[in-house]
Amino acid sequence: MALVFYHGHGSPYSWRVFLALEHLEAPYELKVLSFADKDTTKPEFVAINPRHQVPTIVDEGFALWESTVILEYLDERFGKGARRLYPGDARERARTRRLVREAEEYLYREGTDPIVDEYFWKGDAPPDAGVVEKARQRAAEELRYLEKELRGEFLAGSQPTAADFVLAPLLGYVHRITFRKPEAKLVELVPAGIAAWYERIKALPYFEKTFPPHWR
Ligand SMILES: N[C@@H](CCC(=O)N[C@@H](CS)C(=O)NCC(=O)O)C(=O)O
Repeated sequence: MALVFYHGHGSPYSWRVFLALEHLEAPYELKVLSFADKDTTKPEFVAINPRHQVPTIVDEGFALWESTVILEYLDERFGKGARRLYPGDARERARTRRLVREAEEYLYREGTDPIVDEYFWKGDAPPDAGVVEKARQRAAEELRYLEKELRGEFLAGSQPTAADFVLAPLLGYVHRITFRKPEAKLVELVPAGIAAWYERIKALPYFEKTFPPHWR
C-alpha cells in the first residue's frame, strides 16, 4: 500500500514534504484537505493525527506528523544515490539539520510569520508598522545569511536537500505576500543569490505540481 500524504495547499510545512516526496520519487497517494472546510478537525483525520495538522503521512499503518521529522523519515525510507534529503557524512548531515532549524527558528518565526500575522490575521485592524518593519529587517538579515550558505546551485551542492525544501515555501510566501500586499515590499529584500536559487527551485521538474493551485 502506497504511503498516504495528507496535504493542505498553501501550508508551508506541508509544501516541504510535497517537494521532498517528489524529489525522492517516493510512491505516495496525495490526499488534499481543505482548510476552508475544516477538514483537519474532522474526527476521521483527528483519529490519525490528534494535533490535526498537515503535513501528516501514513506509511503502512504508521502515522507521522511534524514536517521536519517527516523529512528525516522520508530520507531514511526512500533516499538513495544522489537523491538524499540529508546527504553526506555526519557533519554534512548536521549542517543540513542546522540550516533547517535556522530557517525555521529565525526566518519563519522572526521574519515571515509576524508579517503574515500582521497583514492577514488581524481582521480589520491595520498592521502594526513597527512589528512589520522589525520582521522585514529580520527576514532580510536571515536571507543574506542563507545566501552565504549556498554551496553551488543549492544549499548543500548540486542537488536540493531538506534545507532547500524548507526554504522554498518561504520564498513562495515572500512572493505571495508581496503580490497580495505590495506595501509589505518583501521581494525587494531577497538578495540576488537567493533570488537566483529560487529560480532554480522553480525549474525543478516537480515544482509546478506542488505549487498551491489557488495562488496561480
Ligand atoms: N510544526 C508543524 C506545523 C504544522 C501546521 O501548523 N500545520 C497547519 C497548516 S500551516 C495546520 O495543519 N493547521 C490546521 C489545524 O491546526 O487544524 C509542522 O512542522 O508540521
